[in-house]
Amino acid sequence: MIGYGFMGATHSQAWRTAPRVFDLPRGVEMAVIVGRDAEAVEAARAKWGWAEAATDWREVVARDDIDVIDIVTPGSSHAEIAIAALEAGKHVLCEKPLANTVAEAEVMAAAARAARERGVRSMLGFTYRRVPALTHARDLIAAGRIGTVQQVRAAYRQDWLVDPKAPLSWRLQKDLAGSGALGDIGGHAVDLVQFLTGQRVTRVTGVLETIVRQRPVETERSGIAGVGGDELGDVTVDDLAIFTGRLDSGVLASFEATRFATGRKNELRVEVSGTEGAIAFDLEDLNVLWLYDRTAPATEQGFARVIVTEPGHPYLEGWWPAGHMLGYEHGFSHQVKDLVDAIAAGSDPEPGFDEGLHGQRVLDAVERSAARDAAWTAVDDD
Ligand code: 4PW
Repeated sequence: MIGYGFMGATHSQAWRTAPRVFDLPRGVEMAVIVGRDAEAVEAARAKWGWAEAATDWREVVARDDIDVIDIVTPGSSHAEIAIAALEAGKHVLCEKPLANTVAEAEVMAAAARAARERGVRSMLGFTYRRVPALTHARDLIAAGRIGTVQQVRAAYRQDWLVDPKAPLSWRLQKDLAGSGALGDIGGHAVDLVQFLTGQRVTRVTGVLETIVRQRPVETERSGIAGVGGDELGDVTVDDLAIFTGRLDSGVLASFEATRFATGRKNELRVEVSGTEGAIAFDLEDLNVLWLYDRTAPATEQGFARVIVTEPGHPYLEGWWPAGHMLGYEHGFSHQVKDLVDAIAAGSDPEPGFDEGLHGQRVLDAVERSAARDAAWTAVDDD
């Protein structure tokens, strides 16, 4: 694993847990964790149970005893690490968004295609696809349970930047993060809409806003927000992104991504409305899927609260007896399960880097639209 921040913690827990919960076709050995600060990475190693700590990712990528490279660094280093790992014949799991620019994402996707010819797999970490309620929602929509999709609404809303003293962490710096709320959490909303509907966003119109333009320079990394000092620095990304997208079928989807939704801690709401019904979901209540059946008698209409903890629901087979809840971290274990299953089966895990490239192009189109007063802008897929 390259990196050891917030995502390093979630992925470490998943690598440790997945083989103990699911019958994986291959064993998992947590070999090496890599970071530039020797003391800090050693502390992460000891805490999360990796066998070794190292400071040079290039040396680790070259090692014969490593099969998988898991990239949990900020987006600015994804391309270099992923390409080196794929060329060295290592399967790659890369955190989202795929890269910071379309140009980087194109090179990464090309490297993944070439590696695939040699049986090397690559996967992008859009973990919310693997929240059981959302996987179940995708299955219900694909089975025609809500009829033909006619409208989609997706909003990812947090509030950790409402405090103007919240520091200038890497997520607020364009050279490290690529974009702000747009890529960090709007990217999840785009991915989920595409995952749930099985359609791609083809055109967008969008507005971006930076609400607090200067913040205390970060003196210590901690959680998402970090700790700041007295010196101020410029915020170089968006705080808020509001955009619309046209899907393949012509259906319109609305998107909102913000870290300024006061009181909303990690609200990812998605609603897909169809001719025969609808589904609705909120990450703040992630064991629940709301399902509306328009064909029910008029006297029984209304969204039903489906509790996604039962036998037969996706991924539930490995966990607790029926009725017992899962949380934020479980999606990461499901991601490890699906990656290891795909590696053993010689199939492509999803989403792959080509899907990541498309996602990057959607983000880029939103930025280009915002620069032209929210003009409709095509997503430049080849
Ligand atoms: O990917 C997103 C992050 O960068 C997350 O899923 C939530 O928002 C948690 O951290 C940030």
